[in-house]
Amino acid sequence: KTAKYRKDYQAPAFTIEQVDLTFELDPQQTRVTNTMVVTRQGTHDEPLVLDGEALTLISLTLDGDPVSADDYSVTDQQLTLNTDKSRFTLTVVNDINPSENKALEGLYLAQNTYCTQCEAEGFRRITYYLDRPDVLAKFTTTVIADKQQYPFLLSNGNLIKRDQQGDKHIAVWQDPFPKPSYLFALVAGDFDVLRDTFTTCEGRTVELELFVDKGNLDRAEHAMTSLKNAMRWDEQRFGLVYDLDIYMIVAVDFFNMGAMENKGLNVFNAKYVLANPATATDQDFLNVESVIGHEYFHNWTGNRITCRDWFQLSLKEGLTVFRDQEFSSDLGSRAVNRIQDVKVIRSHQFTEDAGPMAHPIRPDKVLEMNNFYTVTVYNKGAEVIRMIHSLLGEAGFQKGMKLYVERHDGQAVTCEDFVTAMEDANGVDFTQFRNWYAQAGTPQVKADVAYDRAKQQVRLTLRQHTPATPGQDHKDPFHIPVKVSALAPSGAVIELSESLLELTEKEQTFVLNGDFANKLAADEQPVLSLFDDFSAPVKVERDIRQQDLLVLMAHAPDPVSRWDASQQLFASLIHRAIAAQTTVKLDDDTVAACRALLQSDSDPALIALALTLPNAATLADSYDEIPVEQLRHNLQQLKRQLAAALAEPMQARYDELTEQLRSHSYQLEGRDIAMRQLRNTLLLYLAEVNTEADWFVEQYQLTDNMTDTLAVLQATAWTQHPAAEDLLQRFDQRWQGEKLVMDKWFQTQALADHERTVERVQQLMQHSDFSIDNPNRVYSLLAAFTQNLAQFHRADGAGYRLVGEVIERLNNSNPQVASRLLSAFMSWKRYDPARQALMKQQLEQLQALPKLASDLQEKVENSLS
Ligand code: BAL
Ligand code: ZN
Repeated sequence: KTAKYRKDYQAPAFTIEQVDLTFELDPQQTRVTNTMVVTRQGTHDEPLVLDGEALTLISLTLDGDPVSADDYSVTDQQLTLNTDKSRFTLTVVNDINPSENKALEGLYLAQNTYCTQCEAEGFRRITYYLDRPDVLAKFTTTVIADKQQYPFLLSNGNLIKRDQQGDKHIAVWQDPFPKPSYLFALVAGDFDVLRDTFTTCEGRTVELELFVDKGNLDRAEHAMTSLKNAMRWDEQRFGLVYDLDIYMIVAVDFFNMGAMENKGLNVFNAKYVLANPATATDQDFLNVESVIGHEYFHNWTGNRITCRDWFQLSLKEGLTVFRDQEFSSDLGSRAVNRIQDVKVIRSHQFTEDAGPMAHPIRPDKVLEMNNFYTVTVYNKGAEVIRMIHSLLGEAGFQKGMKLYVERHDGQAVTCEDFVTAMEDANGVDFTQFRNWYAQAGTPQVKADVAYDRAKQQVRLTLRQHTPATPGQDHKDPFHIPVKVSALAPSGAVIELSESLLELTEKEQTFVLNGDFANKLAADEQPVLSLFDDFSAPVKVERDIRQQDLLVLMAHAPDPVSRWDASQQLFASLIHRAIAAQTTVKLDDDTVAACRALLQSDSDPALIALALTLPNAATLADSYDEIPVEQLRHNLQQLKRQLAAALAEPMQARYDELTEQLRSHSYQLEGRDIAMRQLRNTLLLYLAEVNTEADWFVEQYQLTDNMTDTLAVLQATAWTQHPAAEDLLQRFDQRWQGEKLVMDKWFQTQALADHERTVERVQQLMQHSDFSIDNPNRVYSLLAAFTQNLAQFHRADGAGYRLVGEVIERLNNSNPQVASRLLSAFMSWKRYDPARQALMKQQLEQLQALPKLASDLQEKVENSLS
């Protein structure tokens, strides 16, 4: 494969108006008959070039006549047809082998279910087609299969016909909305179905159908409720109403991604559908809600308005992530959601920006599109949309959305079109703001605050700098929204003349007026809170006194900034210890602040988040050469010291929460979720200082839900607690065979910082519930392991070898999953020379493979260049 460049985009030479597909499903030899109405675009005499991979061509007919061998040619990537016709009907018949398809792209058969995944370029593995998002066609799909084995035959749109032919049955689906091939879906299998209806605000009734593996209906209710909530929310907040008469969701076990927004027929990884209190944690339930919402919201932002080309992926993904974040925040805790989103950016997106695959949210160069479903395109993309929202306000943003939908419904468009709609609707100029789409990397903003008592003013000087990224040495300044607030050391809020600053220059000084005189004693300085609500995806450098951080942690008006202050406090303790080559030492002021927080009546979830130390990935981001041992040692020490210093109040609060929660049975409800979150965070600390095995076994036995069960398991497994092995065994015995539940068990062990974790992971790959063919298993065991800083980066290289071998195996069967694992090696240059050599060796070994998949090729080449 060779790279493609965004600048080379050309409109399609032909388009397809209508496509009729017939599938005669067979495990080894599925026959696809594809009849397309093709129209030449403009005047040219180019041949028609269709994409197609791993297909066996059977026949080719043009306007009813067989095409002579002289008029077409086929390679392993394309079918080229010479014709001078301007509008014609082309019928392609080809065979595919769904049971051999382990890559899970195109049409595959797994666990007795036929299923498709076409985004980004999987449709070409089904039939020859113009497999690009700017070719929009109306699809009719006929599915033929054995009636007994596959009682449900599903595709996009409305069911228009059902029939029977001997042992087989036939279903014909018609999708009235023109769509690109990546939104095509087909499912055939046997399921239990949860049915419901939704009445739109326009009074139309929509049939809702949720297909799950037999016996799983008791885990489907939450997904259905989430779907109805999402449909209502999109009407109320965005004025967007569903358009078909039916909405189907199918949950499957074998799926590379989280879920897929195919028109009218979403296909979901079962882990984002199935949930009940016994098998799923609170976080699982919230994830189901958010992914169900995400895929539903794509119906407008993605399907009705789609991408012109794949470089524009963030057009739909950044916007739809923003929409799902807002959905979760409107339904649940806005602050908790925001903090979790910030953590993702800091621990994953900043790492991507610092690595060899750094790319803008709208990439310029792509070799394998599957490699660009990244935290940059998705989550930083959502941050960029959020900044537009901050700059325009909710009303202005909605005005922009309305214009965007009016202008572009039914079209395949660009990020540029989105920004232009926002500008035109609001009469603003986002010329400079567009740098967020064009430039990769994390801006660093240095802040200096000076208080002028005489003038009753704060002078805030901000300087921005963005480090070079591969292929982009020079960076222009970004347009950065900076939300600010101020408080007195007492905690009293000081109203400022401005709360949203716009940093557009390289260096800029803002003068802030405020009610300083009435709030500050003569010898006091105001404390400024910067980037409230994480108003921009930047790193902030600021000399701030510890006592000011303590003020912010206790009193900042913005909950995200309160949390952030605690994270800065902990991080600075660790960074200082590493710089001084000593062991971290928890000071009395920090202990007092944590105690006060622990005993406060703040939202328990926010207390839990503030008392959780920054993770290793976030801390590692501050180093050019990541000090693996020191980070691990100091993180562990800080956790132990905090646990020791606060053992009593932690135990007291734990007991109090336990009593409150046990007064009633499990409820998936905000206050209870928050209380469980704090209780289980405290358990992680208590396991550091309380070595009584019996007490932990008792906690485990008393749980009546997976949130609490898993919390005890993790608290013990991650502290090498005397109760750990016993509880791991109990869990295994109880849940063996329940694959999604066992994923938690695999993950817990993969993340344990234990000197034998590598060997344990190796051994777990032999467990009856593990299968290298199932992406969820690989993610929960191997991908989780790569997040285990000390053990993946074990000095002898055993962690690297283990994952390297798995990548090599997956290169042949499922390159997409292999490529995700490979990301852990891409930052090799940021480790010490010994580790660098070991990581590089794995990359070179992969590079030398005879048939390296393009997914891996791109990452390996970028890493080694
Ligand atoms: N479009 C791929 C899955 C998702 O982002 O919804
Ligand atoms: Zn999406």
